[in-house]
Amino acid sequence: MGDLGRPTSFDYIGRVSLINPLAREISAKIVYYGPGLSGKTTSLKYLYSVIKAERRGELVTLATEGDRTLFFDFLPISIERVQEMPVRLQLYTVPGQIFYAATRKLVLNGADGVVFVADSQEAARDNNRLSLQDLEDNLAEMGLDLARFPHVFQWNKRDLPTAMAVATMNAEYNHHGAPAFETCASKGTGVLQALKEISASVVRDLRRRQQGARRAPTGETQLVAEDGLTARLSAVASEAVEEATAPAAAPSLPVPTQPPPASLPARSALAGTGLSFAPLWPGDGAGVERVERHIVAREFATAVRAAAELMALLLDALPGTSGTGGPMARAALLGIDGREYLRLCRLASAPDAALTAEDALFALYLLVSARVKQQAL
Ligand SMILES: Nc1nc2c(ncn2[C@@H]2O[C@H](COP(=O)(O)OP(=O)(O)OP(=O)(O)O)[C@@H](O)[C@H]2O)c(=O)[nH]1
Ligand SMILES: [Mg+2]
Repeated sequence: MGDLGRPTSFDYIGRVSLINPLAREISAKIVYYGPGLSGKTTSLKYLYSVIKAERRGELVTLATEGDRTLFFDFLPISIERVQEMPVRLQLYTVPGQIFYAATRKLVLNGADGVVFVADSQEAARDNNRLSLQDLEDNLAEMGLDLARFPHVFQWNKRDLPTAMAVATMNAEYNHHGAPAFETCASKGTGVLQALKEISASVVRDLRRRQQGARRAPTGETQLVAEDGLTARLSAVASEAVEEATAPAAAPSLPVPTQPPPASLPARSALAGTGLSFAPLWPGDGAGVERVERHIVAREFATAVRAAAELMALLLDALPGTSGTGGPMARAALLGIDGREYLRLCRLASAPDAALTAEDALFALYLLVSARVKQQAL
């Protein structure tokens, strides 16, 4: 398989981190970066194996060829407390092989912190350097500077006899005095410590930037807001971690084949209340209105399926991602919570009788949330 993500133009989607002031919860994206075979996927697999099931979702691995990551791995986890705040993290790995440059950019997009996994072996010296340079270049394209960007290092494969001295690695790669950990990802040594440290750095960084936003004069506040950092209220309380039941293959939503049934009420059941999400789709609000009407008519299964179809269309039309991964990958790149997307997939293929009002409202919420994110592109 070739490079899955080779968009001709790269759009910086904006950082997806948010502090939810109601839940007082932080949600952030952390990317495991580094050269091919350095141990990024192994690190995520280890985390998956040791984090309690109720605190993590499924490990989603998007396309691999043997051991090699071709698109990315994804693991959502929640941590009870980092500096007194509950934290939800979306962990991603990039494909390290040099020719997946465009894919790395897409995955890095919106990151709040990086764990750079370097291969300690002498033979990997140049690859580590090139990968670090690649990271710095990609951050620079996003207007970010590694010196001020939360990052930690894993000096991985410390178990191998050909490992370089730690002092050498620090001198060659750790130019900004970031925390560094000696790790052996295949045994798990040091991997949790590195995650803990990057989580703490990300929280500190978010707080610092949010305080900056609060204090800054209007112009600067605006800049920070465009960076996606101002607190945003989550429209619906986020779902619990036990939601995650990802199928092994990348899930997808059904693409619409049927026109809407003719039996629908002629006008929005919400008409008169003035409450509809249709204006979010200027000129084409009929789709979401259909979902709303089905909910009001208590046709919850039809509402869920209509919302899932609209979501599939929305993801399909995402700019700059043609030929990039599947819908799961696009959803992740848009900044949709992986667990929530998987829940919608699951609902869309559930039997009608199993679907409740809550499911339909959730489907509507996720669709609207995706639309808002899409409009922010
Ligand atoms: N000896 C040793 N082997 C390791 C360690 N960490 C990972 N490996 C092995 O190195 C190989 C590559 O690991 P991956 O985690 O797949 O590497 P990756 O960084 O995801 O590679 P790409 O997906 O190509 O970017 C696997 O065979 C792992 O078992 C380690 O600490 N020590
Ligand atoms: Mg990998």
